[in-house]
Amino acid sequence: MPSTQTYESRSQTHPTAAGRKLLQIMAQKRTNLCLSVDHTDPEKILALVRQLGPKICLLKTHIDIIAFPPTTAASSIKSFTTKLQELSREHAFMIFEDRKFADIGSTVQHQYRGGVYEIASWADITNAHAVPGPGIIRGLKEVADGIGQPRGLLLLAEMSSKGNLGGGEYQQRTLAMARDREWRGFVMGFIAMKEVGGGEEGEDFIVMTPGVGLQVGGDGLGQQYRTPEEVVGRDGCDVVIVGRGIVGADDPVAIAEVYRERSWRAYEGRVKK
Ligand code: 5FU
Repeated sequence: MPSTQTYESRSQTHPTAAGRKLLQIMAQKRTNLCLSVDHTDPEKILALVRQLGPKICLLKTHIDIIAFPPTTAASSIKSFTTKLQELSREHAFMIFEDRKFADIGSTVQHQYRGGVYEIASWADITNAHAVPGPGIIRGLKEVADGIGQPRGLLLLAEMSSKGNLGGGEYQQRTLAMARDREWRGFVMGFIAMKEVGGGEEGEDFIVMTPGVGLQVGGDGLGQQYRTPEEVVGRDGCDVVIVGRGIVGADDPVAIAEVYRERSWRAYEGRVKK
């Protein structure tokens, strides 16, 4: 089962190139922390990423919440994403655009490859809802295959928010979709609240989990927080996604280190069992 194997050993055998690279970074940097840099000012984002780059394995963006200067939007988006890529090389982390694609295959191809954001050109990882059926994965994979760099997809098996419709049978059907051999080298894992799959030979899905805080709680808009110990130690998730807990803190570097350390210790405890 993936949950008791080390990230290092999984980095040798993971079926996706993006997954192997991510697991290798996690093992080398001793971090399973993903920063969700949910800020709307591009300069503030870059400043935060420069500070926090050494502590994270993955940077999660919402490119469409960023307020780029309107007159030069396209060029400023390009220069911003180029800077993010430079920082990702400098500090060894990957980039995950949390786009949550949810349309038919043909439309998501345009959304992934084109528009003003050109997500496929700079994001190593993105995600999609399974609700449209397998055509969404096929569409995204065709774009990814044309990029010439490792590209990975996460499917949303469930969400962290109260009352979400994921989990249960929806999650089982999403897992069945992910298992199709056609995209074995592309679907690298899930957004989920606990370990998913792992029951089939050679299967290893990386589970990334938002809704993580230093204490259990919520945000008044449906978000539900669990601790790193619950998420990684008890429930077998791999990557902890933290937004406001770090971005909104007075000292983001100090708090990020607390998240990194607690999430890493929870992982070490889990693999030693
Ligand atoms: F898929 C999901 C989900 O189920 N819950 C989430 O919270 C994604 N998210 C994202 O993780 C959400 O859009 C935010 O970008 C981030 C969590 O931010 P927080 O500030 O740590 O609550």
